[in-house]
Parts: sequence; C-alpha cells; structure tokens
Amino acid sequence: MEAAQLAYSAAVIGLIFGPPGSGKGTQAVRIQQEFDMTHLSTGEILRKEVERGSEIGQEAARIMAAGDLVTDELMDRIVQGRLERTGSGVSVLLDGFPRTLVQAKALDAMVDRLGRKVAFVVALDVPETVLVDRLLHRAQVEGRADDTREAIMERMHEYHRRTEPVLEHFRSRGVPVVQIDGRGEVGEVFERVRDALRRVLGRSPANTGL
Ligand code: B4P
Repeated sequence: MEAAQLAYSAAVIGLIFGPPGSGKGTQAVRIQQEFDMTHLSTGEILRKEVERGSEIGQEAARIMAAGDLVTDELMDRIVQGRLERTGSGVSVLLDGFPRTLVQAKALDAMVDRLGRKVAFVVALDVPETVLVDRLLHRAQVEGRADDTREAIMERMHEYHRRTEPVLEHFRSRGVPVVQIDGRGEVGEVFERVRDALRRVLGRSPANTGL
C-alpha cells in the first residue's frame, strides 16, 4: 500500500523514541515521507538555535554539549508553539519529545487543548555497543558537540533514567507502542517500522484517529 492509499480521515500525532544513536532522526525522515507527516525534531530545533546564537541557543548549547537534557519548561514552550502553528489537518511526527514524564504530561495537555490525540509511539531498540559505535562514527563525519564519548555515556544514562519511563506512560494511556529492532541497514529497519505502522494505523481507525 502506498502513502496516498492510506485513507486519512483525520490528522494524527505520532512519536518516535529511542536511545541516542538508535536512528530516530534517520527513520523519522522516512516515516515523514511515507505517511505524509510533518517532522518536528527537538534536537534539530535546538541545534539551529545554537547556530543562530539566539537566547534559547545560548541557554541550550552548554547543556547539550554535556549530554544533559534541556529544561522541561523551555522544551514545552518550543513544542507548544510549533504545534499551535501546525494546522489541525496536518499529521505531525515528534522526534525527541517528550523525553521526560513532565514533558509527556505537558504534551497530553497540549493535544487535549488542540482536540488532537497521540496515535502511536515507535520505540527503536538497539544494543548499547552498537549505539556508541554509530555515534563515534558520526563524530568523525559531522563533529557534533555532543558526540564525545563522555557526552554519549551521559545521554545514554539520561535516556534510561528519564526517557524510558515515558513509554510506560503512553502504554498506560492505551496508545499503541510499537517496539522495533533497530539493528541492521537503515532500509531494513525502515521496512520494519513501515510494516508495524501500517498495522497500527490500519488496525483500528477509531482507536488511532485515522
Ligand atoms: P537529538 O537530536 O534527539 O539526538 P539523538 O538522541 O542523538 O538522536 P539523533 O536523531 O540525532 O540520532 P539518530 O539516532 O537518528 O537530541 C540531541 C540533544 O538535544 C539531547 O541530548 C538533549 O540535550 C537535547 N534535547 C532534544 N530534545 C530534548 C527534549 N525533549 N528535552 C530535553 N532536551 C532535549 O542517529 C544517530 C547516528 O546513527 C547517525 O549518524 C545515523 O546516520 C546513524 N544511523 C542511524 N540508523 C542507522 C543504522 N540502521 N545503521 C547504521 N547507522 C545508523
């Protein structure tokens, strides 16, 4: 089934989760194209602010370089503004948000206020040794400030401590959470993601908002 054949009757909000290096950003670009969604990456937004040297960027730069999480208050403001500016007829894929339970609850309130709902969560699973190798490789190619070994270990730690519990939050609210094996070639991983999302989105229109 092609993207155009997925009969959307309402736009959805989807989330993509995974530890640093699991391929969130990489897969999000493909999901965006296949399912006609707007991709909102909080990491990308922050990196652009850092590049521009804006007030937000100056506040975020040091935190990100250390591998820590930017404050919930700042992230909530950024995402709320972006969601409000997105028309209700547009499907949105949130990549990198929410990363804490406080952000998850803020998102619940935002989608309620906008009369929307979270239709799915994609969670990528990749062993830590593979993640570290991928990120150290990216460090050589792109030179991102947070791809040092020390910052990578801190990001992993923050993911397990603060982000993993967010998956349970959405499960307990009845949102379909699809766990995907994120090992292997980018295209292979995407086939798994695509097949799982087709099942979720086709399975129960009433439950998914489609
Ligand atoms: P992100 O930009 O979300 O950074 P990330 O977790 O490393 O994921 P990214 O999408 O870049 O990498 P991917 O796994 O796709 O966040 C950066 C920082 O911003 C955070 O640490 C935090 O400080 C801050 N931040 C962002 N959102 C926040 C929030 N909500 N609250 C607080 N702080 C927030 O890919 C990694 C590498 O692997 C790439 O080089 C890719 O090419 C490669 N790769 C991907 N798939 C592969 C595959 N199948 N095989 C081989 N390589 C692969």
